[in-house]
Amino acid sequence: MNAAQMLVRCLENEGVEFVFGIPGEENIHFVTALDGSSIRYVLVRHEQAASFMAEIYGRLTGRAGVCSATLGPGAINLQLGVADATTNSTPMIALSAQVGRDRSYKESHQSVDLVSMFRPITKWADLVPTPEAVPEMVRKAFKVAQTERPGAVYLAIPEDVEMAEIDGDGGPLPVNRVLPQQPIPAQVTRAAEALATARHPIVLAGHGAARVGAQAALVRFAEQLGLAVATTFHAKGVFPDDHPQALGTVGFMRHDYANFGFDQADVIVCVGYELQEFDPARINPNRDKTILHLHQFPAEVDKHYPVTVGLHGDPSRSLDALAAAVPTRFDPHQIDAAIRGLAAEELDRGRADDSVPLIPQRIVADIRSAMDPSDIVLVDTGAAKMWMSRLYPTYQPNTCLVSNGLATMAFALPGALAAKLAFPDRRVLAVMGDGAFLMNSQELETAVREHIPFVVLIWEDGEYGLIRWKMELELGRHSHTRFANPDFVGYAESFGATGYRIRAAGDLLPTLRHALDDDTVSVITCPVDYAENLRLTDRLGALTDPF
Ligand SMILES: Cc1ncc(C[n+]2csc(CCOP(=O)(O)OP(=O)(O)O)c2C)c(N)n1
Repeated sequence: MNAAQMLVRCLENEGVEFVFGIPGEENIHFVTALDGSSIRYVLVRHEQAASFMAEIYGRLTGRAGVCSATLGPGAINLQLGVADATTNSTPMIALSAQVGRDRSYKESHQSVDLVSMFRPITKWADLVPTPEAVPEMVRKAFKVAQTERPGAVYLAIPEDVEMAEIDGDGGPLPVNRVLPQQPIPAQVTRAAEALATARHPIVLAGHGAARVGAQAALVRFAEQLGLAVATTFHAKGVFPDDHPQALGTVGFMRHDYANFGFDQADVIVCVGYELQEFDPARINPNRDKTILHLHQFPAEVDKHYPVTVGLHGDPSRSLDALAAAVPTRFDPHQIDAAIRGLAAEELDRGRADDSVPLIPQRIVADIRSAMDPSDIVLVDTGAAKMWMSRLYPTYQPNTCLVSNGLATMAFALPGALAAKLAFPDRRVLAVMGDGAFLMNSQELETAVREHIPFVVLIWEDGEYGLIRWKMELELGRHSHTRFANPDFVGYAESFGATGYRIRAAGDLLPTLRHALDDDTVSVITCPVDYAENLRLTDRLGALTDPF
């Protein structure tokens, strides 16, 4: 057996179902060794897309997704998804070839120091030095990637190592998983004391809570103590938005409705919140809140996030332990109901608005009507992310995915393909701006060829809309943001996908429903009226005492 064959056996041993990638001259042994294995190789059209596919598979399943590329340029193309996975605390393994040891010490064709390039954007990056190292290094890669706090791991396999025969009788190592931990009782007691004397506590649920499935514990905790719960963008759905104590999301660039709940609070119970998700100054501008930090690991230091007590362990166990130690039930705050009313009102107004181009609130409302609670929407980075994150009611964790660590553009289309592979029974929608769509639209070919149905909804404005919004807000004018688009319907059809153009507001919902039920790849382009962007920030800016 050679190292490439051993690598495939080790990936099978880890339960890997898919490898996303493009082969190169230096990893042909690995790619051909996948033939006859239980792993499906998904051939893509850009390594960046392969990295996003691996990331989203990892985010949805908790098991590291795997992408693969050749050395040099192929490996470098993987870097955006790798960095995205690490900053989004998502398990992922990136594999690439590397030049052989017979030329790695000198200037040679396509040779760059890949391990050094990957080190700052991974939890672990290394070169496989011998064929015999494969079982230990693969086991370690998965263990490091999947253990809290998850992230990406990179392994480089030199071309001569890949084809070398293995000495000895080593095989894949048994998989062991790190078990959830109970918080320390003394921490629970201190946190309970801080909470019991609070006047108006509030809960913030972050990505770390969604990742470990803390939804049921959050609902128990909130109901027992009578607390309102807001989530970060990344954690949307971990507290169901149709629950009467749900406050919606925080993380928008301006003081949004849920922020008023934090203004009133004296204690914030942060569950799985990671500071990369948004600046804690948004919820603790005056640095006067008491912060209880419930997570698997200690919090990052930030002057706006002064942790009074940290409960380190599995967030569900910490929530249950804390609820058991606090006998108090807090009275509902009337401001919380008002906050919920404002978001619902905005969405209702959108639902009834028939103007063309469509206002963002109308598009959000129609997406919600078209999607079942467990269907998955991936929202790309741009103005659409702001609208969807603020307003899209989400009922289950990991059913509305944004990138909020690196906040990269162009992950949603390849990500939708991976989401459909991970959950074939759910319907999948990628929501994207026209800028982001053209950054990875080549993967329509992959999806059509591999028969992976999903829908892309383009919010078309002929512009990098979020950047225009920011320029207008901060500079009072904009420049260098407009571009021209191809005919997206004809473009989609040239790939063998189905294309739709929305011409009237009333067309969007039936078109979405039809496309989501169709067993094919569909692209819907919908004109959007981003004049609403400034209207929103002006309205929120004026909202100083809405209650
Ligand atoms: C890869 C990448 N490049 C640039 C940016 C900066 N950026 C964030 S949003 C945005 C504009 C997005 O435009 P579009 O996809 O058309 O969506 P819109 O804002 O118009 O809805 C840009 C350029 C980024 N986040 N990621």
